[in-house]
Amino acid sequence: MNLIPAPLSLTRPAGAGRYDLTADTALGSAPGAEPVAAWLRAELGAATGLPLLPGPGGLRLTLDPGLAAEGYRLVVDADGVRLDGGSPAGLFWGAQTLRQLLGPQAYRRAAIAADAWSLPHLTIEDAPRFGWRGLLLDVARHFLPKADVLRYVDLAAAHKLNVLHLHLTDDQGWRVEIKRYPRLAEVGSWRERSMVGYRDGNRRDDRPHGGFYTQDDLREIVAYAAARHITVVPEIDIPGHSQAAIAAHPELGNVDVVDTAALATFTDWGVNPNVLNVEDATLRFYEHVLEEVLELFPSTFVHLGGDECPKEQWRASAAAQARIKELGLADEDELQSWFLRHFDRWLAARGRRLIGWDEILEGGLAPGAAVSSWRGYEGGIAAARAGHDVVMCPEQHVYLDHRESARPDEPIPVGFVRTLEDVYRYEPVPPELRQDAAAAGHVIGTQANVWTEFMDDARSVDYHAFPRLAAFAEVAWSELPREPEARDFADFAERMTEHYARLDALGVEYRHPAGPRP
Ligand code: TNX
Repeated sequence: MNLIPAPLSLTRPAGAGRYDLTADTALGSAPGAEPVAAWLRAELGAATGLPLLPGPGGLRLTLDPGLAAEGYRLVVDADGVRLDGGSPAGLFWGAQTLRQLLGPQAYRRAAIAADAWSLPHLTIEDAPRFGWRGLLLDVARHFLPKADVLRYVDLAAAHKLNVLHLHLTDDQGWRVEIKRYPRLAEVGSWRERSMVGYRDGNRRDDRPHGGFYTQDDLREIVAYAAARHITVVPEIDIPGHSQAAIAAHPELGNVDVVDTAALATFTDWGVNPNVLNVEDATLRFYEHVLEEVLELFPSTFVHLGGDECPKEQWRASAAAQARIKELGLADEDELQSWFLRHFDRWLAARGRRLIGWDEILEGGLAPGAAVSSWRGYEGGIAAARAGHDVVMCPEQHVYLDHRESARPDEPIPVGFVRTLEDVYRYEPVPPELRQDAAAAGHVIGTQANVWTEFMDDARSVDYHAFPRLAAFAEVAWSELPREPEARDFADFAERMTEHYARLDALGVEYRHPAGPRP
């Protein structure tokens, strides 16, 4: 069956037969199940050429509130196909399973006339391990056009991932149109050149790079994702990683320390000293930005970054030091904490929740905040023990910009070597938390992060994200042994042979398992 991610249970009696789909097969849906039926009809219709018209018999989609919210039950026998979902989301994940069962060609955009379509008789009961199964796309370092983002929504959905974290702002680019401050996108979305060298020093491409999403684009992305049961979580990174915003609005920077009017959108990678100032006007400015962001993104969580904020400028700035004194704070870490707490309260007052990188623990975590634990597990462990929700995304395991082998011909050999097998053996809940059920319960999920410093188009994102995202998806969805060494990688690798054919049919330019140049 070669399902990825593996379902909770699958039973197929010995000698079980198959159910054929023909031009006469109907696809019916009970109330509440119509949108998933329509999605399935459209996707399978394109790939198979079968009309799968509404009607009784054949395939039947219904909701069964007795199932887990994102769970589903799929029964295929001589009478046809019954797919029940605990919710429309559960039904949708079940529909993704059904599609995998039809074979790799079910992912094509156009039918191959000669193919016959059938499903094996079986029963599958399934539900996800984690409620947050995320993929971060860094569209700030390199802009990804809307069509590529929509394609990634479909690829995430095919792997039963349900959160798309869009890293929309950084030193090197501001990618979201803000009507009140048009310069953010006009100025902040462009940079003069990019660093492209990794092996060969600081080589630059010497060509401008840019692009941003209009508010209509973002509404379209959010709606497209929602129809696929994926929540888009926006990230507006503050108070560090903000040079693009400062280039557009110099008054946001530490004007008593640097000539911010001379700053342009950053053209290097790495951590940048040009951070936001802590004036009231800057708080108001970002409230205005976030008002528009909340309009566009209905997600409960809003990511405000908080990572890698160097404190030199605050140490040197009389204005920042006056703020520290006025508030009775101990140091610059507490100043950053104060800054983020302001937005924690601001979001909470609007029914939203702040999530930030684990640096937001330094100087005290805002009461309702959740943490994306990226510098290993430690931040996530501390936050979970303190009762905060955590999304585990430790860089040594699930940073998909990092290289997949130590081979000298590996393109863009960033970071740690993380093979497909390493990702498969990644466990989001570390042993320290497993003994503490309450704390472990605060690990609401896990996320794979694709940082794009060295990926200037969707083809290179494909190369880095796949096939490792398939292993990650199984870690996030399936009930695997918690001990990394107890996981059956050979079985996963075996199932991957069919999955590569699915990715081929989807047009994904994954890294070939034999290496970059097989
Ligand atoms: C660290 S993860 C970063 C990113 C980089 C990434 C490169 C995080 C919060 N900060 O800004 O893109 O490493 O691997």
